[in-house]
Amino acid sequence: MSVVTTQMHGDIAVVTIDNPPVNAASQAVRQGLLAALQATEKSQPAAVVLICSGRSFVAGADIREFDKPFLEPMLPDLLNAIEAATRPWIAAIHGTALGGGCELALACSHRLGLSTAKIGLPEVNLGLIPGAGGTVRLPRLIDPLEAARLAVTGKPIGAAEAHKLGLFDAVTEDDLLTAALTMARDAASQPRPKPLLSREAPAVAAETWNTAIAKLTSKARGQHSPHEAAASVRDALDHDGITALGLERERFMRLKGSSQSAALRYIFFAERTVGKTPRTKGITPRPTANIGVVGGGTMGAGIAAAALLAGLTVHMVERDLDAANAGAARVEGIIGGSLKRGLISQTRHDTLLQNFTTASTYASLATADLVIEAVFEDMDVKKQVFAALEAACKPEAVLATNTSYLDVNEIAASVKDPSRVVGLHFFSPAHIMKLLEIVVPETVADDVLATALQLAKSLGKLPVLAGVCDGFIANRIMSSYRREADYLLEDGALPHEVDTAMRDFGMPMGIFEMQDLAGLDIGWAARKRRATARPASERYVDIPDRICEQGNFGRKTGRGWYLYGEDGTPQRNPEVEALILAESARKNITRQSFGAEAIMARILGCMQSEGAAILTEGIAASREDIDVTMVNAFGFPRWKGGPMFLRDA
Ligand code: 3H9
Repeated sequence: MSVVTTQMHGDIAVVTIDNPPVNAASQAVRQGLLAALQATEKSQPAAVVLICSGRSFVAGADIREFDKPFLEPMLPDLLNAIEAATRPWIAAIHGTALGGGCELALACSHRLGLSTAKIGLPEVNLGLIPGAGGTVRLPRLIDPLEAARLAVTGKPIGAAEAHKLGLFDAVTEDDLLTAALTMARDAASQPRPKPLLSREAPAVAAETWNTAIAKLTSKARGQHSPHEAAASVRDALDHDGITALGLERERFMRLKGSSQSAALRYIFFAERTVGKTPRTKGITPRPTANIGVVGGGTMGAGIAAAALLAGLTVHMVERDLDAANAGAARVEGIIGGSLKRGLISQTRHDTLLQNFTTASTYASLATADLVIEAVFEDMDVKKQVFAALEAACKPEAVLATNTSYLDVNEIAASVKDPSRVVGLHFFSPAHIMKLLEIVVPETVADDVLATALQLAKSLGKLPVLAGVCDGFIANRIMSSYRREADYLLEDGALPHEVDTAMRDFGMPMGIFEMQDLAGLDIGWAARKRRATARPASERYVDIPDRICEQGNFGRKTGRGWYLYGEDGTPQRNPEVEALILAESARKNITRQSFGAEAIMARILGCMQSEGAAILTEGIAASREDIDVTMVNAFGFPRWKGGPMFLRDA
């Protein structure tokens, strides 16, 4: 059956796109639309309604076609033809009208949105700009600065806002087709609105424009597409529609061939591939409505809040009443924060807190479907918690550990039924960070794995499956490049040089700033724990230990790798720099000077060789698992795809 069909509803032609899952404007869709346009131009219905089946209006061009030469009919030509149609075309929008879908709606003479619909130009997230008139038609329809906001940030807007801006002519809560047919009949009896392409673009003063664009692009860092999107909207204001369309197309085609777009498209699909395993195909997960969390510290509270915000019931257990109250206060603080920021209503806030209990005994976990422990990182402590859970929980309850380094196989082996144990490694703050490492012990049951994946889905997390090893994927790679950064210090670099090189590369923070922020004491404790197991032959850098021995733990003590003044701005720390020089001298290392490129070559090389080892050992199943982890755990620049993508590129 064709992906585009036309049916008459009285004197209105209804053109329906049916191309699951998201009605992407593939070649078949473009061909079908062109045929429908030609047919309706011939049959001359009173008007045409363009609507989509399934979950969404057209969510964009088909990204899978971008690696091959484009096939006729081209989207821009098709949209020009739709805009030039003699009959009114009404875009009836539900779900998401994104990218090429938004552009298709702009080529129609009228736009009607379901109240839950979203519309936007997210092409920048793929390293692109709109390539079928989005940056040309939109600023001719709505305030050009608002058009620039949509194109530069890539963030879609809801139906109410789209209506307020004039992007939707109307919004309906009723049956979309019925409302669209009514709109089509009205449109048929009214004069046609002037096609957007032939409208004059409004003038925007250079100063107003520059200020607004500087703000919109301030978060783009090394990514080119937001700047290009802004330049394309500016072109559209400075030229007539047809000329601007040509300029937009040129820019789009150039960006489509860029390394940033290739990387962003790779990571788009990688994020949708990870967390899938043949092991769970056809397996029914166990229930996850009723969650237990052991530990009410920062991590436990974040996990509890994430589960509450996802609509789950949460029972938190702490070692005594004071700790339970403190944990509850942390959770309430997070949920209260969501209320303050307008993310949830007062009623929702109150309901969420009604779904939350705290206790100082494990008895409250008797009904829990799945329990996540987030207690101190110590094997003996973890084993005690698991023994208590085994005694308190129902036998089919899944028992999960949030450990970030410890051996999950050993934790699993400590209970009678190790098949119920899995690792759920959240990243802090757990209610915000999307990544969830699902650590797969040797003994885990398939349906327990399926349950972990189901929980990730209900929490809105991005799950990556990792095998058991010290640090799994994320922390193992991070430990390895942190060690390399320490070597760089002894070999000749200074902390601010390493951090600047990392930031210039596109990381949100350098490794030393990051450690100061997290607290140097955490790593120090871990190093002390592992001291006896460390091979004598291993190169060991004592500098971080020396800093900690002086009670300097980073930001929280005002001194660490850097010094922090009243305003919290990091300043170079002369004592640390002197210590670094002294350590190089003590080890007879001749210090050399490193440029940013040489620093990054060592850090990136280290990420890549650790990543390769992780793949060889089967800790990660694919390079996508590693790249998605690095992008989402540590802010590896998305527009570079990830360390393994860069290696292969
Ligand atoms: C563009 O339009 C350029 C034009 O300006 C100019 C052209 C000349 N193509 O995310 P989900 C697949 S650029 C192909 O899990 P959700 C996706 O891979 C495009 N496939 O669902 C997945 O496949 P699978 C501008 C696509 O409900 C499945 O659909 N548009 C596309 O969480 C479900 O996706 C965008 O950038 C696509 N365009 O979210 C929008 N989109 O099941 C990109 C999705 O095999 N898409 N798939 O794993 C999205 O943001 C989200 O997918 C969306 C749905 C919000 C639509």
